[in-house]
Amino acid sequence: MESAAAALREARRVVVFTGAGISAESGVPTFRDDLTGLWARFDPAQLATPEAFHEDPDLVWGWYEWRRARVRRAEPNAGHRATAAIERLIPDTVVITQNVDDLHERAGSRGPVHLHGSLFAPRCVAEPAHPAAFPDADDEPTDPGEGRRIPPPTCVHCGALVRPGVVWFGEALPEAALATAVEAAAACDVLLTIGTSGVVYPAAEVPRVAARSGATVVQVNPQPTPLDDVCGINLRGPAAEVLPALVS
Ligand code: BV8
Repeated sequence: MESAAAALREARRVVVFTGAGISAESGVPTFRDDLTGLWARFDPAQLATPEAFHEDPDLVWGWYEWRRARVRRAEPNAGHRATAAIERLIPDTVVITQNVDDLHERAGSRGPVHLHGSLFAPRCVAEPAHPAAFPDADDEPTDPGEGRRIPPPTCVHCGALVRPGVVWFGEALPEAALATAVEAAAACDVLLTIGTSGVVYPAAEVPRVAARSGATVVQVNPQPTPLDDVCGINLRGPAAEVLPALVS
């Protein structure tokens, strides 16, 4: 822990790279632990695809609304708050997240880079540029509760279906976000990789770029991951405990 804290104290440029694990202690289960109860028999990797939405838009929209409702009920945890504290302590800090929740923003992070989009940016299937793509673009998700299927809204501009504003498997990541992430990783002194299994590409390249560029890469995860060999320092523990200790 001390070597990680020391590296952070000396760092001028920091990247905080997060995955679903940083939101686990806010009660938002990670992507693969996600499907409990109602959704237990579904595979997220199958549901998070354009094919699934094409085949059964009501089911996929219902899943995202259920997730959106759950995120709205959650609160940022000490891991999210410690991330925002690092940004305040080291101004040249870039937060890059694979998560689609808004907990970094609600913890005070200035503008995290969302590599996989957001639950809070639904968009028109036909024309991503259509703003506020559906009539009541308010934030209140309709929690399907015991139900599963919710018909997605239609775009006010062209009548096409509205889809979740996330990056599905098989879809390209937003170019600008990925470029910003790789650039920040290549230039940083320290990269903290927090709560990610590092198996989803091309996002999983980010900590690897930092390691190849000679940065000190610190992993915070209670479990071993494929990133273990890439990280010079492995802190085995939950983000909400380890991260605050790093910045105290
Ligand atoms: C693409 C949004 C091409 C949706 C998500 C090589 C190169 C390029 C692509 C590929 C490649 N190999 C394979 C691919 C294809 C694929 C891929 O990576 N597949 C994997 C499964 C092998 N990649 C893609 O399809 C990507 N697109 O490549 O397109 C292309 C190019 C040009 C033109 C057209 C097409 C798109 C990938 C994005 C998919 N969308 N999310 C949604 O959320 O519904 S990814 C999804 O999985 C989440 O965003 C999440 O971040 C990610 C990983 O899921 P989890 O495992 O749950 O989360 P995480 O990995 O973060 O693991 C949780 C960790 O937390 C665990 O390690 C656990 O131990 C830890 N933890 C638990 N509690 C705590 C904790 N840690 C700390 N504290 C705790 N308390």
